[in-house]
Amino acid sequence: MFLWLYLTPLLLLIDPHACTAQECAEFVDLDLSHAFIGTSVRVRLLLYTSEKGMCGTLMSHTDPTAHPQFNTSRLTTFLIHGYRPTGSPPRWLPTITELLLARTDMNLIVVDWNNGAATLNYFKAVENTHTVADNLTAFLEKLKENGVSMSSVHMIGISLGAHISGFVGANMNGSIGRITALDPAGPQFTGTLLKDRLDPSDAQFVDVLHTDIDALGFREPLGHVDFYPNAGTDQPGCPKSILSGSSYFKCDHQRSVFLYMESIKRVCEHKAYPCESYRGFLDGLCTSCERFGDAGCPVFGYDVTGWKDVLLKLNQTKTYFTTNPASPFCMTKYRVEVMIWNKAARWGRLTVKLHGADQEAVATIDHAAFEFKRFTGTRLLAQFDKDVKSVMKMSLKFSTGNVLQPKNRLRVLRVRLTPLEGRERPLCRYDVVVEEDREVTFRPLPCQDSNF
Ligand SMILES: [Ca+2]
Ligand SMILES: [Ca+2]
Repeated sequence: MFLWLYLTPLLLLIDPHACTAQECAEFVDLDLSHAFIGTSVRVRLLLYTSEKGMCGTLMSHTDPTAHPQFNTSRLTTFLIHGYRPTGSPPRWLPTITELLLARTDMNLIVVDWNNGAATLNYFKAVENTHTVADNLTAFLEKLKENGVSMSSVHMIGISLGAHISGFVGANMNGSIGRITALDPAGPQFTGTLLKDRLDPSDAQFVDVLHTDIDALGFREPLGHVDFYPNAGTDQPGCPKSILSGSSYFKCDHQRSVFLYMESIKRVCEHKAYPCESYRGFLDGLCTSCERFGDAGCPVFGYDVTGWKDVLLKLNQTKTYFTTNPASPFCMTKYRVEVMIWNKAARWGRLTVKLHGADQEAVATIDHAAFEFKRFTGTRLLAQFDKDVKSVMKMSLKFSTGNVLQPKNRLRVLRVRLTPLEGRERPLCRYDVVVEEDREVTFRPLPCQDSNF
């Protein structure tokens, strides 16, 4: 959202002049009346390159060489949108176009099938995906004839666009370099055969992001690597009530595009952890990245190609990470180990704060109550909303949620914070008493190498 707000004035400045001078082609703008009547498929290919910037060129489907700015030796990226029930152009389209162009010298082809996607009848839009895929397959054959290597083709498909990419990929016998699927559509695709949906054999490398598996997205893994931020179900910051209007339906689904745009812009890094379940990830059971060697766990997004070789060897990898409710979405992870010397075990939730010179980061580990036992290290995963570079103070709060019982206290023998991703040294504090529901703040020390 912030990108869009930020870029809008810029685009308004550039576009009117460019359009009159160069006749820029634009994404078809339809409205609800079109969606109500229904639209028949028409595929338009809008070419964007560094030469013409944000001014799109309507491409010939049969002669890509008709456009001198189309360079066959460059990477060719296709951006394929999904269902458009209101017929409006996707609001994120100018931003992602600009970000991709700024990122790599490429031929960027925005596949505009708004005529075909704009209909109130979702089943009709699903049917149309096959027509779009056949059209794009014919176009790729033309590109091939003109010397474009299929390895240099990257398709980014959103929702239904992900399955369109899969169909095209299968038609090209899996020779396309990469398919990125952003919350691939679930309805009408769940439970279908591999040929009827995206699967890892559709391209040399298939990376998938799931953000709404309980509604519009696809629940099961579909690629070589599948990312499930926040379990892939509901995204933080998205409305929980239908009273919020249409964003209630699309916010989780659309978050996939916003997360991906942040990765193109390299705002920050989401390390993603392979795990059996999201609960296991939150419990801190999956912080090991050894299987990926020195590179560590894969970073979600545009740059995950750096892990391509190892991910292909691992076959299919399902990974998790957690995000903030708004940009920057990345969280900073620490392993927290708490050892107590109370005689009896204690159960409760922990909130950890890190204070820097002018910043405070909070990690609330409240998805479950944890058991703290005498002389036993209880390991937790603390995910902070910000990355505090130099920690000056640290706070702990312990709560049991039990209002009727007398207050508990944790007699902490040692608390140790180990950053999972940075290279900073672990931080410790020895011998501190944490009263229930009362935040205690102290200065952490570099950890001593000892048995406790
Ligand atoms: Ca397939
Ligand atoms: Ca959801």
